[in-house]
Amino acid sequence: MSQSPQPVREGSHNGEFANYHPRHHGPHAATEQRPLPCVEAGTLNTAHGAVDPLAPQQLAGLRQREPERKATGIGAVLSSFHYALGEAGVVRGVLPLLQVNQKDGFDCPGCAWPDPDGKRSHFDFCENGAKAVAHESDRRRVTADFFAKHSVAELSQQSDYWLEQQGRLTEPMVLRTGATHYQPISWADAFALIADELNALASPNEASFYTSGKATNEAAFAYQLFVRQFGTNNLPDCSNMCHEASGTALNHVLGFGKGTVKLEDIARAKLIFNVGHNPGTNHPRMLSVLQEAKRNGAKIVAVNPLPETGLISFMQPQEVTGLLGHATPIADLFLQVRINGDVPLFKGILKAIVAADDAERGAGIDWDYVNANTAGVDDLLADVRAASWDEIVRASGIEREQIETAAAWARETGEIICSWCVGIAQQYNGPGNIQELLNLLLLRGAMAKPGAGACCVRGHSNVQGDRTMGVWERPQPELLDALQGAFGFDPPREHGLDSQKSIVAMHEGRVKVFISLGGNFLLALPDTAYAAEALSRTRLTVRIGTKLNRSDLVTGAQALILPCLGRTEADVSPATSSRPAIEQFVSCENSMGVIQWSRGRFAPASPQLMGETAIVCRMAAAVLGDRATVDWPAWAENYDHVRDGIAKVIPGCHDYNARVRHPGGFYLPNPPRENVYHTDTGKANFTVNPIPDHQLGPNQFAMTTVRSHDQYNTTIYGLHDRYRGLHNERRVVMLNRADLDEQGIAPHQLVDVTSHWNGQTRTACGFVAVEFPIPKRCAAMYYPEANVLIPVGSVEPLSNCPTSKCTIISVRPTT
Ligand SMILES: Nc1nc2c(c(=O)[nH]1)N[C@H]1C(S)=C(S)[C@@H](COP(=O)(O)OP(=O)(O)OC[C@H]3O[C@@H](n4cnc5c(=O)[nH]c(N)nc54)[C@H](O)[C@@H]3O)O[C@H]1N2
Ligand SMILES: Nc1nc2c(c(=O)[nH]1)N[C@H]1C(S)=C(S)[C@@H](COP(=O)(O)OP(=O)(O)OC[C@H]3O[C@@H](n4cnc5c(=O)[nH]c(N)nc54)[C@H](O)[C@@H]3O)O[C@H]1N2
Ligand SMILES: [Mo]
Repeated sequence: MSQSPQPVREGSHNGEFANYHPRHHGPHAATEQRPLPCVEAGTLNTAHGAVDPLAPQQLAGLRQREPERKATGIGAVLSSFHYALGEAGVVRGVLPLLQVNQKDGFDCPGCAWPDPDGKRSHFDFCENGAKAVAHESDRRRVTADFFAKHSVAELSQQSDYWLEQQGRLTEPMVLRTGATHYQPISWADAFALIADELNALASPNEASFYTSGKATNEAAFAYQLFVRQFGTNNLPDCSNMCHEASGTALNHVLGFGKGTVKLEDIARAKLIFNVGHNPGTNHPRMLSVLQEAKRNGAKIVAVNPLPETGLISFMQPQEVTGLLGHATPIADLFLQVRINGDVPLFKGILKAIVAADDAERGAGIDWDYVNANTAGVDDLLADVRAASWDEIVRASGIEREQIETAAAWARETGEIICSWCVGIAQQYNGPGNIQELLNLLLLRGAMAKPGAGACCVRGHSNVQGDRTMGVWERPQPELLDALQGAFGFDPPREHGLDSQKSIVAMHEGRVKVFISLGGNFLLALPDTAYAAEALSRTRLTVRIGTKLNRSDLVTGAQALILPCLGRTEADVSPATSSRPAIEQFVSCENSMGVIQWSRGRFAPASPQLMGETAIVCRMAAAVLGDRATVDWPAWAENYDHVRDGIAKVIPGCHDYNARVRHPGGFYLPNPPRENVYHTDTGKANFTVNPIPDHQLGPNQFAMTTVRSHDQYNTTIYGLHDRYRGLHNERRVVMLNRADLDEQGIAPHQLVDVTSHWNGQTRTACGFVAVEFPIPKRCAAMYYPEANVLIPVGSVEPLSNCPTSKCTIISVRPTT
């Protein structure tokens, strides 16, 4: 770590897919299974015994094969059915699949990719959506007996995979101060405990209320209203660790924090950039529309340090040819950037466009659009003219010729879409990355017209809706005014804590009660050991969830598990003497701003489960008591009341109850689509984004974290990453062959990985080094296993998003 920093400057490694030959030749031998001597996070002594904040460090035994070259097709169909049948049993497995994303069914709990507006096929789901549904339809149950049998300390010795495999949570459980085991508690007593703890705090700001992006609009709206009536804006959410940088960039440039395209735009675009995402694994249904775009003549450029399978070619499982195995090549050009090489790459594309325009006005820039609708073009032009090609090529890792090819394609059309996900958002210049893509769109006038625009691919199935509903620690004054007007209370105006600031506040003793609406806060956050310590210092942690996870084992002095219904399950308010039973439904917003209802049909996993919205409303009633200005018990019984509240407060949601019942739902307003920009200048803003300074010492690598094909965030479905050819092991570090040789590390050798930040080091022991076709001086590891290496303070300054996609590491053989 002490050596002087030097820039990354190894030779280029890119190539079009036609020329792409990975260096793997046949499968490598399997590694052995063994427990590991070193425990990086250390055992944590808590009020409930010594717990292990990380999955136990066991190696399962890696088997490495050729990466698969085609995404989806027959393998995926079989794999999802295999999972559905294995996990849920025939009836519960297959029947729910037939209802996914149907207009009268439930919203897929997988990703936020939209459904087609028109006719839907009964098979409009993907392998990973099917796994998410099957995971929820699990027939196994975690009962009070289970908790009586296993202490918290004992459970913490099990892997994350094992914990979620125990099945659905069935009744509320409490972990009392000093107790070693969770015990059953009634719903009423659980809410009373929360009320006592929250109302005993010196200030409402001593509590923090997390939301994971699966929460529905009704649950999210009720939650933020409750939290603000309680008196704080401490509303951290998973977006803080996910797309926060995208919102920051989009708000600054377009005055609107979301993407601007519809599904039909992608089908008719002429040029699509897929930057920093892995659609084959994380939003597989996007592949169908990319295939359609290709058939309509679009060119596709993939920008990624990894040759992700879905970016190469694709077989449509819903078509006969797909089942038989004819693949559509997806990418026309694969730009294998260095990790965080995206700003220099796009600056190069802009530079080539501007040079063409300088030679012949109009040959590069859409001056009609730029003059009428944008601000700041002169600064952008000066910046890209001054940029040096040498630096662009060195910092991006891409040859000038390839950059010029992409620029030439961009000059041929204004029907351009840039799509991205967290590969470029979770960077220490995340907003800059996204702004550079937006510069390209604006310069080419690729905005406010069909077949063009920004496609910000969201993650969790309702993460965008949660923000629309007001879950944000930095609320706009307009939202607070509307809440005040509609509900007659004084909402707090001071900004609250996001996820990263909440964990620091818990560590420092400033936050004493932590409540999570879904998710797995401990493992989703960076710096797992620090996060575990922080959580264990609180007085009370509460998690509303469907399955057991590690956040239930590393808790405050007291902890509650509140089990909720899944999206596939019927949520019925039983009949009372004054009214019949009410069959409830909820609603969600997808990546493209469509709000739709979602109604589960299946019998709940346990009669004691409650819908998330009802849990939130009952908690609010118990905590707020006489202070409530809302009839919370009535809201809990009938979500129409919640929707009436949404209609009063949230822009674009008037007549919510009526419009959400319309088949196919409705689109929220999207001003940039209408060429309207609510920015400081009233126009779309160009930005100048410096090339990030890559300072790697000798023997250091830029490490990114990725999801495997067999996980949903912290939920591990299995140990296989089929498309990347890595089987039966997640504790791996992927490195280029030349780098392995230089470090004297053999493929499949056991290594310890150390991260370096601000003079601090963190070490994770016992990972398997694998040879992978990744650029030199770059490395990839799986999230969440690698989170122990990511420093809690390593965040992008504007959005405060953790830099999960770029951590400086070194690797040495395990001794
Ligand atoms: N099956 C499944 N679906 C999911 C999820 C899941 O876990 N499983 N998670 C959901 C969630 S919450 C989200 S946010 C999305 C995440 O969707 P993705 O963004 O696709 O998720 P990651 O696996 O983190 O992949 C990041 C991608 O960016 C690339 N990358 C890394 N660093 C860089 C870089 O510096 N530059 C560029 N250009 N690329 C880079 C990686 O190689 C990888 O392909 O998926 C959602 N959908
Ligand atoms: N290093 C690194 N860290 C990352 C990332 C990364 O790429 N790299 N990605 C970040 C991103 S993009 C995100 S979005 C976060 C994800 O962070 P979270 O959203 O907090 O985590 P998840 O793993 O999605 O949460 C899984 C848990 O949700 C619960 N659950 C499932 N379904 C339901 C439901 O219907 N209701 C309720 N109440 N609970 C349910 C289950 O108990 C399950 O264990 O992680 C972030 N952390
Ligand atoms: Mo995410």
